[in-house]
Amino acid sequence: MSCFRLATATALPAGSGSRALRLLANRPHKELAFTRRQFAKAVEGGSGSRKTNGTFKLGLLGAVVGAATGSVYTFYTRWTDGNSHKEHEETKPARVDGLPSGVRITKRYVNPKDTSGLDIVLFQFQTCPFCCKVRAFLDYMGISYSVVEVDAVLRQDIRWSSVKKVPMVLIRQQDGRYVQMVDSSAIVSLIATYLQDKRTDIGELAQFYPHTSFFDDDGKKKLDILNKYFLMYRDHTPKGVTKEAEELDRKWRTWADNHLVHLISPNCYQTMGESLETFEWFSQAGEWDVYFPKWERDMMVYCGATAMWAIAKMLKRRHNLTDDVRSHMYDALDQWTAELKKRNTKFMGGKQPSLADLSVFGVLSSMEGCQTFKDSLQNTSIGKWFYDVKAIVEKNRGQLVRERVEGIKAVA
Ligand SMILES: N[C@@H](CCC(=O)N[C@@H](CS)C(=O)NCC(=O)O)C(=O)O
Repeated sequence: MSCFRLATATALPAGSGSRALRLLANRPHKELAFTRRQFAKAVEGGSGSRKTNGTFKLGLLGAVVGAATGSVYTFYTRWTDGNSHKEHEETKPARVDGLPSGVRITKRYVNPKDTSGLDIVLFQFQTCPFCCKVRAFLDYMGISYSVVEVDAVLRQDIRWSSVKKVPMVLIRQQDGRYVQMVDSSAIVSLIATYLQDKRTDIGELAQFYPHTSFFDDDGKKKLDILNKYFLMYRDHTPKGVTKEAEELDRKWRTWADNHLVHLISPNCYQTMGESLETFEWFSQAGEWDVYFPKWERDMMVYCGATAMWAIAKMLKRRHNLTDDVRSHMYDALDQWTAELKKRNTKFMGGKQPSLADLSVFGVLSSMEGCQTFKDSLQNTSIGKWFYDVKAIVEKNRGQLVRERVEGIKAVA
């Protein structure tokens, strides 16, 4: 197997992988130190004041009983629960023999000029921001691909998968099997890496983007692809790629995922009326009336709009947004356009869109038919850049071929 290195062989960016890894490495020591300090403080406090009174004894007894119970519990769970407490566990992308039976390809984008040699099936919700991001990238690159439009409520088309999120892609390997890749940013990085250097089979390349488990700041176990914003280079950095350009690209791709995207739901589902309007637009953009029976379309619109209206309130709190959610969106868009202005370039990538441009564009295009987007066009200067990117993406995109194939087998 070839050996790959991260593009720009420096530390992972603060706030993403490296921070997670550092936390991982430090946590046990920190926790131990913390409990030791607490215990020492209790003992010192007691002897220092020389007040070996009842309260102190009771506290000490409590600490000892608590520590003993904790140790027994930890020992018990480790003993009964095998590996589940392992940190830094890696799960590599799965492979499947063919397109799972019952999966319905709903449309294809076919570009006769596509030289990538890739055979990609994208499982998506048409207006999911992460899916829009992947499509913006594939379209810009002029890559042909098939689409499986997944019912957002019932999700029958991804029932076969252990990961229940979209976007998800199946990409055909040299041996005819398919590698399953999830996470929009990792999908983009994987394919961008492959397009730079096609010597390695895409299935093998995908193994360099494993999910890694770690504990976040709140001690919650998380899984993420820690190098998802990194392109992997085999033996040399391609000509014209600078470290600064790569860092800039990663910074704004991360911003699109960690900031911009979180402003969409609180805005687009702000009231029940706006939520219904948004879902009607999803139905139109995703052609739900074409791909699903009427009862299923209506269920997706009404259940979806109600659920998202309720969830949006929770998301607003989680991301510390004020009631004036629009202003947060405008601020973010102003931040993006101010950076473009500062750099005095048409796109963040210079004369051509970079992965960051495509990510931000993709995320924003998910709400193109929503009131939030219309308001944003009126209240910020995002429009010029947005429609410039859109023009190139649409120009490069393959031709739309509609079809509905029931449970097709993988074809050579
Ligand atoms: N980090 C993931 C996020 C994907 C994601 O959250 N997708 C949503 C749709 S917009 C989903 O599938 N949610 C279903 C679920 O969480 O069960 C990515 O970038 O692809």
